[in-house]
Amino acid sequence: MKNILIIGVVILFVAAGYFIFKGGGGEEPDTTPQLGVPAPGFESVPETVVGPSGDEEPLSGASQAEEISMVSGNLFFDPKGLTLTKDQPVKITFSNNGFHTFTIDELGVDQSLRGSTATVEFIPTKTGTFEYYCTVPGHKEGGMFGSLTVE
Ligand SMILES: [Cu+2]
Repeated sequence: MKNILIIGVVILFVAAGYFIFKGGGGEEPDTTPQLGVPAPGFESVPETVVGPSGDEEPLSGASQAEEISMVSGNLFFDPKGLTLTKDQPVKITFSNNGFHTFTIDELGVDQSLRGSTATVEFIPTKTGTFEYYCTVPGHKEGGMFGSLTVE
């Protein structure tokens, strides 16, 4: 009779231990898939980013404006040389310091540059080599000019 009680108690402890162990063990597999979920989520984010950027490349390769970054400061343009394609619209974004102009006499371009950012858009309608410069008195003489080649 005592043996049966002892065996019963042992079975109870083993069973209790089994369920506790299984319960504890069951949470870990649940956690692992949850940790695994963000990883595919992160993977899908770059995929989404790659999509739009992949769409932009064909657009810029079409009749969209060619985008160029330049710096206009005291007293310089950077770069000092540009090469553009005839009849291809161009959009130049200037990181600007001070008050200047971006002027190309032969192409009818004469835009003032104010603030920290300024944009100039035009279409180079002639081939040749042209000078771009700043019309503020003393600036061109101080070095604020460059050479544009249209091919
Ligand atoms: Cu200037």
